[in-house]
Amino acid sequence: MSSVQNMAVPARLKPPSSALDVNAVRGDFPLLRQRVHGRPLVYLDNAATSQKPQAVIEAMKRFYTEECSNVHRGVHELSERATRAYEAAREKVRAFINAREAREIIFVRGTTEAINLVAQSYGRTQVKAGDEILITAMEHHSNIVPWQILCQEKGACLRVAPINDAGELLLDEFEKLLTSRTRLVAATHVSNALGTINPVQQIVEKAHQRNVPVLLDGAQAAPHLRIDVQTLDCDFYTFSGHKTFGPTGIGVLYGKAQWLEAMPPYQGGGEMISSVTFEKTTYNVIPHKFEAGTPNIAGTIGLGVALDYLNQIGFERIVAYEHELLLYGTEALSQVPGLQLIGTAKEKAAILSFVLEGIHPHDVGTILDREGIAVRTGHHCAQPVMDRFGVSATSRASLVFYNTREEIDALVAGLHKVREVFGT
Ligand code: 7TS
Repeated sequence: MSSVQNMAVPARLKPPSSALDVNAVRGDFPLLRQRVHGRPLVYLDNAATSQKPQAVIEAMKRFYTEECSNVHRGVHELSERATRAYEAAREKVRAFINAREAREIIFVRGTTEAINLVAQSYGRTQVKAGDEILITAMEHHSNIVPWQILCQEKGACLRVAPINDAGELLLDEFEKLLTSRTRLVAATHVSNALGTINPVQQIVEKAHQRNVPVLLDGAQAAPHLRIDVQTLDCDFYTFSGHKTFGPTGIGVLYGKAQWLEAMPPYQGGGEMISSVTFEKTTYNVIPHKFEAGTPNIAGTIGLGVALDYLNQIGFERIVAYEHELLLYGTEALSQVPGLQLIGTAKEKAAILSFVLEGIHPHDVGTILDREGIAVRTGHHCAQPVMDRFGVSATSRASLVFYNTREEIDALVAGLHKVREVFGT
């Protein structure tokens, strides 16, 4: 295995199809330069949160140094500048997912808040006793629990479409679970625990054939795939800024205007009203109806710059590069004795979840950490997925376009060390 002391990728290892210059890209991420426990950091926990390019860090610094002011309120210069920057970020998000209109973009804290917003707001008016919400067996807790809360409140029922041993959705079973009682389908675009890329186009088509709207959880898709909500024709789409090379505390809910207009507010407060008296309040137009209180202005601006950065690299290059990395990583990990990959779907994002025979994932993670390698261990907020595969936890290496084959080699070397320590 090659050393990661020199992080440059040797020519012979360069993925043949990729025009992505990984050394140049890595140079854009200051955090990646550090050493951890005396070793060069190998950051393979991108599904939890990704690192931020310098441009994002600079944009947020600039906001606080030169533009800090509240939005949509003052007539003064700074407030107008902040408002322009905030609304410009909304337009960048619109373009990023190809939404029809900027007013279909709601800024929230992240995917979790976006799903809770739909569960509470859409659910309050559209879901009643005896109705059903259909999800899949590979959802993150954020796309399970808000629906359970809603179902408990309303006397509705949560239905779960099963997956096979590779971690792929059983589309026929999914279709059978679509009934006249189904009020919404909520499915992940990409599974955080398995890496599976769901056939979301077909999910939407099948649901729409029965007039059932669809929410897609794009938390793990937006950093890796080009998203086009008009082509997908989904009713709602969610993603988190911090997994998309932007700041924490900012995320996106896309909703078709016709839904958002019909839905009641999620939270009450400033900005979301048109007029207030003690007798009656009328609500602001979308998107403002769903953005109560002072928003995360700096975060929004940072997110806009992160999306600019992704566009600049280009998803064609990102997809090609990450695919090569996934193939290389899958092959390399398969050579480690006693290692079982959890999640072997044909359509996969660059997520490698695995168990090592006889060794608890937390021990794997702790020993890898001493080597400077960051992976996530645990249930990944997807306990039903762990149950489905009969494990309590996995170790997970989640890769993005700034990772290299050498880092995968370092992971494999680390895993051999883990096996040595445990004598397996
Ligand atoms: N949905 C999916 C598919 C996710 O992977 C996550 C976070 C969420 C929703 C929630 O996103 P948040 O930004 O609101 O927290 N997933 C993970 C993970 O895999 N490791 O840490 C967080």
